[in-house]
Amino acid sequence: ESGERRAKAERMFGLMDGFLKNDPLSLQKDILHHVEYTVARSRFSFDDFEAYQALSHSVRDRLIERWHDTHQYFKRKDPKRLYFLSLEYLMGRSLSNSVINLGIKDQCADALRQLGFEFEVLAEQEGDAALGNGGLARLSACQMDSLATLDFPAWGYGLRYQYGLFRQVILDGLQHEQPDYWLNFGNPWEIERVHVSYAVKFYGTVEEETLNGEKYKVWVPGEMVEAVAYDNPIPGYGTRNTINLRLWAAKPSGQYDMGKELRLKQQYFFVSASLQDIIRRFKETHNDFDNFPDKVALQLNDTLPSLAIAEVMRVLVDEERLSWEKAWGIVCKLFSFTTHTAQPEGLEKIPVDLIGSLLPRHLQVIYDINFMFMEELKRLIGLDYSRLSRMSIVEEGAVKHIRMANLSIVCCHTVNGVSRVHLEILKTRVFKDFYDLWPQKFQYKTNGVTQRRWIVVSNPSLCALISKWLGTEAWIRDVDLLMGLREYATDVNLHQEWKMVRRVNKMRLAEYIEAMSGVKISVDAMFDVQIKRIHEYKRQLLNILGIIHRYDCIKNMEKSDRRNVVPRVCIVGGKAAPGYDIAKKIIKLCHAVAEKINNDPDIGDLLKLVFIPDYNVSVAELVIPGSDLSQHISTAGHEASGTGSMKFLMNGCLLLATADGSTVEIIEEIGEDNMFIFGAKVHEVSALREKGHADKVPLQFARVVRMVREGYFGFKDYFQSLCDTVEGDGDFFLLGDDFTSYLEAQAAADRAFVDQERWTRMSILCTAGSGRFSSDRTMEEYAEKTWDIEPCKCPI
Ligand code: GLS
Repeated sequence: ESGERRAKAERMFGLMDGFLKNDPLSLQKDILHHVEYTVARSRFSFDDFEAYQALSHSVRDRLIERWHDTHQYFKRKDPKRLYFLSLEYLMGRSLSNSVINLGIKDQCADALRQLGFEFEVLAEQEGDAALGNGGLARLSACQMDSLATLDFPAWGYGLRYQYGLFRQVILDGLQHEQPDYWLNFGNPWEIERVHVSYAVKFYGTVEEETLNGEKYKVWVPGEMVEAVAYDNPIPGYGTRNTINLRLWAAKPSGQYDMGKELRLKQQYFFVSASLQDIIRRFKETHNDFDNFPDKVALQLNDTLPSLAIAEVMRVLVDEERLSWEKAWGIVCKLFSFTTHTAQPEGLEKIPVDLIGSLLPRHLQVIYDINFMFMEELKRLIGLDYSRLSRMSIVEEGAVKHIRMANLSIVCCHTVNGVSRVHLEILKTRVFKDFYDLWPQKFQYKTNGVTQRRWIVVSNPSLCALISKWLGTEAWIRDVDLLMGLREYATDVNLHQEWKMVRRVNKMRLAEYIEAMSGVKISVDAMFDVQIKRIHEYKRQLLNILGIIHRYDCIKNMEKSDRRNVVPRVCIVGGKAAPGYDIAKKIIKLCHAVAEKINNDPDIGDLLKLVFIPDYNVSVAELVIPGSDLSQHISTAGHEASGTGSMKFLMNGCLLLATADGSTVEIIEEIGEDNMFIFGAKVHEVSALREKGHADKVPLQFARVVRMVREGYFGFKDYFQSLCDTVEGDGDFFLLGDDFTSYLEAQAAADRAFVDQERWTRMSILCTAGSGRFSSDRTMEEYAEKTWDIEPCKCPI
């Protein structure tokens, strides 16, 4: 029947792209239609926000057409599918990204102009979808864009949290967290699927049942929650393929708010609903589970979704009645795991009692997996008890825990790191015992970001300039073409145009900063930016102490020497985790120092410091294109990858960085001459820590810390504990050790900036060399080496 319907539709619509046309007139009609019938405003009178809503619905209609066609096509072809399981996605805004990927931005802008609206103004009406914390969450969003663009048969699964990541409000320099009611103004980018819902069980007991002489475990739950699907179409660029990001909400959402529930409960809610959905889809076309791993790849984005392993075992054994051995064979081929942390302390552990009460059957399954693993391990390595206990999935102690990373490594066919250095750290430190046992399981795929979002959407003038000089827009899909810019790195005409584009972006950023903080900044100054989560290992404190040093130097300089100072605007932004006291003190210090410097008439335009509140994806889209220099200065060995650096690189912003995470690979691509690299290397860090610090702190460092301690910036008592973290043996992140080379790198950046021709050449070379850091490359590597999936391109 559906084949007949399809043939009929094809006869009626012939070679048309879809029902909806994309010329400005058709778009205009659709927008007015949505003003009247969806937004329910008069088509003769509607404001910017209503126009944004109507436009979004018109775009969404077009997404839905492609999304339907893509899924019909996938169904027909039945390729092996990738299911990407992630608890976090930082999607940001969707409008600009969608119209660019659909190829209808100009037509939309035309349509709106005739109605008296401007596309850019409407795009600003959209809120920022922030369903996650930081780099890991934005990475998932970038990867979805690449999976769609590269035509991979992929599905994303996640949670539709009622509240996004908290809004950061700064009062008297202190961070306050306010709830982000991101759904209050509606969300045109999602489709509620009331009929796609599953019951998720919690608590209760496990009982035994006998059927045909065989004993089975039956989980009798104590509570059930209904999960309902919200679908978010993800359009590829330059393709009809539009994949799905399915987010689960608890129903009825009023009574049961996943946002406030226990993390473990959220994790299982997500895992159970997603797997019921995946298994239902598989069973539509398959009668048994023999070829489940040939048709399905399950990717665990860090350990948060790793309960999925126990859930698949439970379903296959208890519900599908497969033998344990058969189910285990399937599970081992199904899952792959990517870890995003470089620190053993960062690995997730869940108290056994908690799992036992919330998910009693899963705890049994995990214990059984561990028992078998331990038996095998004893056969392989003998009775090395300390190693056995380190590798066990169960951590003994006063409070027993389940080590989710160990569970993932034991059960996944592949364990991925997120940069080459990260894999080294996994092999030699974090997962050494496992690497020695199963070296073949360990791989790395260096992270990447999508050039669609980070150049095309956020920096349209640079995008146009690149296309003009390369003579093609093909780099938007085939990003290695950016290398072609190297040929023009010294071309005076390109320099002129490049500088112009950068200047306009800086002006835009300066306006934003003035509107937001009242601080007037000069676009002739070097914009020096550090935006990312606030964390001790990311060393925002090193940056601020460096700024204090710069301030102190200017203050103590002869007036005549000030002429040689390169003017700087230092921009810092980022959120501190609500319970992270030291990170909050760093934010306060940044404000206290800014207050002093920005109001010092002696300093004028030579130095300014601004903190950008409520950093999120949309703010990043504004700040990154307007930055000259950006800082990625984590203590070596601590940043698993880092992805902010890649966004700056694409936008021709120079990097001041330590050789940590992906920066090591960026150095190989761009060349150390075109960057400002400083600080201890990964292999040097542990020796530095062992040596201790007390006797070798540089004087300059001691001096700036003393200024803070002695109350030069006020709040003397409040900052003592912050200073303790970087003095004496407290200096775990080696700020004192790296301070001198940090200042040297900063001085090198000043010298380079004075020579604008050199700076511009370096800037062009950054963009030209950024292609390797596209998430397109990352996804292709995963598809080939980890997931074993092929593109499945929906025909036009
Ligand atoms: C993180 C790492 O800290 C980052 O270095 C990495 O770039 C990112 C994506 O792989 O993952 N891990 C984490 O828990 N949050 C991150 O941002």
